[in-house]
Amino acid sequence: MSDEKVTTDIITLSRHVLDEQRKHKEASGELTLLLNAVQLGVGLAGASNVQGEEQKKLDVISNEIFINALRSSGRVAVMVSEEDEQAIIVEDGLRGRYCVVFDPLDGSSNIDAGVNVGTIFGIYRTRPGSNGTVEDVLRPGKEMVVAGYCMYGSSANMVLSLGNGVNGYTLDNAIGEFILTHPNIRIPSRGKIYSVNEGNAMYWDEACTEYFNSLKFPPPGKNPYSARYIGSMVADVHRTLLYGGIFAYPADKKSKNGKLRLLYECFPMAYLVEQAGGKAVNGSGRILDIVPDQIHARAPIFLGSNDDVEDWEKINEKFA
Ligand code: AHM
Ligand code: MG
Repeated sequence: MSDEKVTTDIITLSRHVLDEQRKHKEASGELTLLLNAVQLGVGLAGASNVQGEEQKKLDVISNEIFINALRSSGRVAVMVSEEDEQAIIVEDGLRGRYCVVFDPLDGSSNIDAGVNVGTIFGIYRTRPGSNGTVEDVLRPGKEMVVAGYCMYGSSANMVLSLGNGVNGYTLDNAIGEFILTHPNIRIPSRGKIYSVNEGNAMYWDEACTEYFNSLKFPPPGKNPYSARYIGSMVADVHRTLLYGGIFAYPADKKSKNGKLRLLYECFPMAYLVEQAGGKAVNGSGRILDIVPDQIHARAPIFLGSNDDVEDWEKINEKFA
């Protein structure tokens, strides 16, 4: 007999979520059912990426797949998608008690170049007594009960938090299940990488300019940071979670509120980064405390390793 270890107790995403719920809260199984619909949605959306003959329509196709999977789960009351101007209120009969906000195919401008793209999502429970209205999602990100993304690359990777740490799962195509492959992801407290669209540097304010210069021209004895910018938020945040460092989409003279959307880009990513031990701010405070004034509201964002984000805050305060 060889010493090689064979894993005979494989932990799927559904099993893991049920186990976690049993440990920490009441496990009604409802959230598990909803997350099964999310898994189906991202699985199908990922597959349509690969087939992708009509690439321009891919975000539209992914959106429809995701909406159909969520609606038919019977667990969703309200959906907000980057692709749809209005919130979608699920009809009576199929309406559940969760609200899902999502960007069905983030980074889609990168698809033609074969760069990783992904689906980003966050889940709220409807407020007590509410039947499901848009007010149920105009709430701070810290009230989300689940946040996650699925990145479509050489494999499909789901990264998920139920408010109790962060776990990573990889889609096993042979069995069509997400398998726990990255338990308890923790972001290093300091990194060596910065990630920002430096092509916007001429529009930056003084704080941004000084901060990024401080990474490139450190005091004697310290090494400069490496630059990495994919331009696909899921891929840039995924790297930041695993390797540490800072990812930013600042406000600038051209984009006064930055570019990224609060509900389905900034909130889920800030939630994951905090749950992994990092930090996510907008320049004047914590991202997850912001109350969105509309479903497609934007916010500047700086997220990543705790110490790196604190360095940014210190420099930003000097100019405040
Ligand atoms: P999208 O939702 O239209 O795909 O835009 C969001 C994407 C993010 O994935 C990424 O972080 C950002 O846009 C990159 O923007 P830029 O090209 O301005 O650097
Ligand atoms: Mg997007």
